Amino acid sequence: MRVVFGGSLGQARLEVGVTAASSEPVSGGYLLRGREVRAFAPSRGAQFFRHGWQSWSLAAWVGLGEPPKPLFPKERRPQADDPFLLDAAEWGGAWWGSGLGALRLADGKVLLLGALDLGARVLGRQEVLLGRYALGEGRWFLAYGPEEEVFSAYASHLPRRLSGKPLRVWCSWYGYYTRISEALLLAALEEVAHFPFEVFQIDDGWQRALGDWEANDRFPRGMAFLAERIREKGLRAGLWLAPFLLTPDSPLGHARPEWVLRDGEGRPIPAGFNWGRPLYALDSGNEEVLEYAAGLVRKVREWGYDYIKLDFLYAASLPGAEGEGRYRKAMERIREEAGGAYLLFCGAPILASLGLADGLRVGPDAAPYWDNEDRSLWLSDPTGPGLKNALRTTLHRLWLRENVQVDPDVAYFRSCFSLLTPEERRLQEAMGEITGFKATSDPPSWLTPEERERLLAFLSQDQAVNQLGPYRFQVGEEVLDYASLL
Ligand code: 9PG
Repeated sequence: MRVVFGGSLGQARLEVGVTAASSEPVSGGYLLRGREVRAFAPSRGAQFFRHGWQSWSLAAWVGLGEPPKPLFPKERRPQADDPFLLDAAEWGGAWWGSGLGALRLADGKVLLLGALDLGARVLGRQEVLLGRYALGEGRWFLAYGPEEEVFSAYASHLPRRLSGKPLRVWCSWYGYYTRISEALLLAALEEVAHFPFEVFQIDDGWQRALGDWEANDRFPRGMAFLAERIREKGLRAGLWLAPFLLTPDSPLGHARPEWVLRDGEGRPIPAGFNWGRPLYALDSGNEEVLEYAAGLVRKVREWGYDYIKLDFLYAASLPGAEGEGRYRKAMERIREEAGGAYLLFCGAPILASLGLADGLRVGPDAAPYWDNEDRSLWLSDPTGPGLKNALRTTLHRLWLRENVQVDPDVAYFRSCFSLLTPEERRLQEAMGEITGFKATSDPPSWLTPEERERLLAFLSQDQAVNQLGPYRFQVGEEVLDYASLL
């Protein structure tokens, strides 16, 4: 069958051949149904919009002339993508994305095919977009037009949860890494409290082990004590959790071997590699695991935390898009348990998190350097920590602002412990203005007087933001052009 775009009021008319079980017009495009659908472009596209599966995966326009490159060896697979996509890339040689895909056609306009249900992947070739649901029938949205319009039309058909203005967050991770302690955080809190932050968020490093979510010996008075000190300063207390993740040495995996997600032969399914160790996932289809995860959220709320950063969430969806229904059920349970607490989802399957997360990390980690070329050049991996990767993927997910608070990760104000130039810092700071999500990990005592002024201005004034093009923004008096980094 064929669907027709435009043709009225002098608009360009475009006919697109479609194979699907059915198609009907909806606002901004067409609704298609089917397990597998195809949209045939009338001209060859040179670029494909590749949408990564989870927060850290690459979202960007890629050249269809350059095939995707395999990343790491299998046993060191990064967790940054849908494992199926990585394998498919190796043998198929074609670009795939998660949930949606788009072609930029010869006229510069965009043909977008996006899933409206969970568990979908979209393959791009020069003249066709092919969408396929991993497990069964589903709905699709097809649109053609200027880039910003088609993405916005797609977003309008996806779940939303927008809960007021984003919070201003101090997060321990990009200053202290895992080397946090009660004494160190109390000292940081004293400094942070002089600035207009709303949340003091304790990141990775407080727990005994993955799966053992009690304070370790560096927190002698426990986590409820710290939450109380944070609240006394008029701040909301935030805490990091990775509820579905284990390492091989996690006591929980030994106590509850049946909770570990395993393949047909009983081997734990690889869930990535971090902290120098392989990662395992908890089986989110197991009712006891869900009770454990909900219990964790209940416990930290009782300790006094009402901003919870839930990390490595893709683990609840493994082995990939197939697990998104299971993931969604698990996160609905957690959402219910969390009540009014703010939930920041990180390392999370993007589309399957909409409507449940208050905030969603939409890119890799913003490390205090521009790019790790060892990783990006030699290993062809665009997902490692660094501002370049973080900004690239965040820029390609800004259209999700209509559905969820998008977290571009922290901005840097410090010149110590950093390789960032002032211009690079400015690009990330402005991304905080563009998204409204303002966070940093800089302890104020690391800052020069000028840097402290800049942090104060960032937190206390919201600059007017005007989008001038897909990658050009006016932020306050300044025009920022992100195109050069793409
Ligand atoms: C704590 C950190 C911080 C950070 C999160 C997450 O191996 N990886 O691909 C990988 C990516 C991100 C990452 C860790 C590992 O960082 O994004 O903000 O909370 O965990 O450990």
